[in-house]
Amino acid sequence: MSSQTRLTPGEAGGGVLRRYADVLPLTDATPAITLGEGDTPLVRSVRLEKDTGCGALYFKLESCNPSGSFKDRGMVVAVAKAMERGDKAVLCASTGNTSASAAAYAARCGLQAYVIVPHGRIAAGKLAQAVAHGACIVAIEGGFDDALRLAREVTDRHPIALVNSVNPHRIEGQKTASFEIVESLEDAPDVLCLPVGNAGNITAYWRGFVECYQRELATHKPVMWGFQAAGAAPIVGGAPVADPQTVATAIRIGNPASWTGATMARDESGGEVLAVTDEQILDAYRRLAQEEGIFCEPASAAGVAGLLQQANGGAELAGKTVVCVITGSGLKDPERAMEEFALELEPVAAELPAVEQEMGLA
Ligand code: AN7
Repeated sequence: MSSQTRLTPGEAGGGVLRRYADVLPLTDATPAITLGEGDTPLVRSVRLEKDTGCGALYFKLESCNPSGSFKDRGMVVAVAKAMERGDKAVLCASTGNTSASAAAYAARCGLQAYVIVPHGRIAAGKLAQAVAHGACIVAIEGGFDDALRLAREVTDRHPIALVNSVNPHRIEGQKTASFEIVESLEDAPDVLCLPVGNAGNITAYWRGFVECYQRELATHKPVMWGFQAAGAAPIVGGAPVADPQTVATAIRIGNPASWTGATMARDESGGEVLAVTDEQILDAYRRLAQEEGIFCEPASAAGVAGLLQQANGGAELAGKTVVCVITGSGLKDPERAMEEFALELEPVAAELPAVEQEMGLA
């Protein structure tokens, strides 16, 4: 790989539009907005690498994006293009992270954000973000799939930009994560693992890796392993799921918009889209927190749960470089953490003996 063909990294914190201008659909009229998205850490595993038998295992910490999830990479492009067209408002359906991201960029850019969310099914932190950024929030008595249908209907009737991943600019922005991974590893990984909900992200990563290969930034393309929650696994089952269920609320989606993108990524890469149970997801969630120091939300743990499942099932991982995408922060869903780690605090006296006893040091 020649060094001339590699992208020149932009200034730190310069954002996705600046850093990846030459691979994004930008014009002179596209405003160069940013909240400092992208440029996220790729950290090597300290424990799970050995347990899975991978040659090298890395975590791409998309939780480090400004709104705490990978959505910011695509949202910055979608919002910039909406502004370029003169739109004054954006709308998305969301299981939480898309709404948090849309609300943040809209606030920054002086646009009105509208979000349609499934009532009672979005994590507290995500709702707090949308509220804090001043979005107009519509909670519906239905799931994400209903919310997305309604978002399409509203944007057909009103001059509001739809910023779900059915908006092609979202996919373009999200593909930049593949470029970063290739830059960090100086080639593509052998395997990429990630959770699949509406399937925009697996579509975007695959496009990014294909483009890296075409630009000769990478000598090969990775095998794509996508993982759905067992109770919300339409792509695995080959049919929409009417009432999807999973503890990983971010991926509680029964009829993914980018279904075809996901199956293309799977088939062209020689990969798989498989299911993991809630139990496996929560086990990976705990292990990431306690053995790797990575606090992610349950949906993000699905990719790691899937890798563990593949390793236990005898997948050949020796010598392979594997990247798991940590799509969102654990801080998004504090209630899940409290439940999972069974925290019940009993206050003790504010005196040394009581503190030492509580610490098991007495
Ligand atoms: C943490 O916010 O669909 O397969 O509305 O929040 O691209 O949908 C979120 C999805 C994985 C799945 N991890 O990505 C939304 C939404 C986290 C997520 C996914 C989501 P896609």
